[in-house]
Amino acid sequence: MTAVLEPALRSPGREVDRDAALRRAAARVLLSNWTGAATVPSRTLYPHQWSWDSAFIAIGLARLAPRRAQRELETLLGAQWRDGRVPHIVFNPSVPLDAYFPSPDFWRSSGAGAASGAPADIETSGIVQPPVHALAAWQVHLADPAESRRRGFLRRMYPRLAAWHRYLAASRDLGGGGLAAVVHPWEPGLDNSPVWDAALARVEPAAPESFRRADLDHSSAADRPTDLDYGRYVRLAADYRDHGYDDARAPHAFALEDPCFNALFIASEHALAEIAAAAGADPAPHRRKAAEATAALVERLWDPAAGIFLARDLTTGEAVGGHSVAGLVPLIVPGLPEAVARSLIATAQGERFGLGRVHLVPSYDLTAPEYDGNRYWRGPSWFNTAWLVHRGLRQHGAAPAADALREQALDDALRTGFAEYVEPHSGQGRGIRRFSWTAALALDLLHRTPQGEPAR
Ligand code: 2M8
Repeated sequence: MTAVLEPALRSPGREVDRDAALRRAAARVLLSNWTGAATVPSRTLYPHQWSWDSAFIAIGLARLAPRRAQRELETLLGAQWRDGRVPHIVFNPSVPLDAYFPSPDFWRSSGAGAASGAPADIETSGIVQPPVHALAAWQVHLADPAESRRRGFLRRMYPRLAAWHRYLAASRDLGGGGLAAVVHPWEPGLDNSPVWDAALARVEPAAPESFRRADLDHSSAADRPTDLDYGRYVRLAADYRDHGYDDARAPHAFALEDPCFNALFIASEHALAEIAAAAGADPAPHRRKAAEATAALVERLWDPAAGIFLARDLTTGEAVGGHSVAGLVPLIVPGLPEAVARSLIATAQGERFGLGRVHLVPSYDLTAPEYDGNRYWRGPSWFNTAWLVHRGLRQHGAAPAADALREQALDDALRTGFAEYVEPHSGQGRGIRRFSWTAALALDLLHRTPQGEPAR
């Protein structure tokens, strides 16, 4: 295991050099992944626009080029469906069909999704990703309020963001308890997390010869989901498409309430209240919704004995999945009961996540048999979840732990050439390099307030 230095032991000169090098290198990554209207997560593995990637990218871009950060979110929300959903991928028509699977001719959004309000002139996927967008829009506004006001950024964003949240609250509350359900493992963003294993095992996989994976052209098979996972992903997406992406009609063989997805919804609902007030709308309904969803999150997903939030499988009604980083993310929820926050921090610092003793925050329980330190979301540490946990630690008064995590994220981002994820014990970069949200979130973490404090 590589030693993790306490911030106090670091030499200030070294930090200044590192920070300047990091800023330059991160800006280069974001510039080379910029298409003119949005940023691809990676030129090779992910050559289109992804929903929650763009939100994280906008948060970092705001520190570099606030106008471009606004554009990033405007492009994404420009592909919003009339029912309010923000699709998880917005396809770039100039990229060849075989560059990414599943491609637009698989999703067929403008045809199959027409009755659900898919745009006629832009091809997208039909599923969604975690709603980080209002949080991102508010951060982008705060980075340069004068430019934001001049361009009417929040006034234009507010109705779209509010419609997005209404879609999740109305069409995705499949459990009827006030939380949004995910209906595909790509929706929570932690695609092949062991949390989905039991629910996915009930899904009949699509025949392997019915599709061709493009991801293995760019990344090692040992770092990626398996072929069997892909067979099931394809089946679930095809079933949703064949029911017109209509939540009321679709069978939803996979439906779970995920703590990370819902925590991001709540944090974004708080941001939406700020945006509403700034845009001349009423913030009260958003504050009310945030409070209700916080109560539902604690009531339905908090497991006091496990000291973490657990996903709930709506098919069986059971809590599933054990200790995933998704269960720590509710630390970002403002107004989380203090006892819950303390317990979450203790879990993060315990043997399952090893906070401060391994690199960043492992995506899954280090002590579990399902843990695999190289394979995507089954163990490796990612920079977006580290950024979220960092924010949660600061919010709940754990500044030393937050500072140590921040320093490590900055070191790891630069050392690995902005890897997609890292092996938690060795810190070795895995997946692809020059990954956009790694670069963007490093830029955000580098930012200091005029008083020299790390930004919140
Ligand atoms: C990964 O997911 C995509 C499917 O959406 C894939 O594996 O092809 C996940 O890490 C997801 O969280 C991320 O948004 C996406 C693009 O970076 O890649």
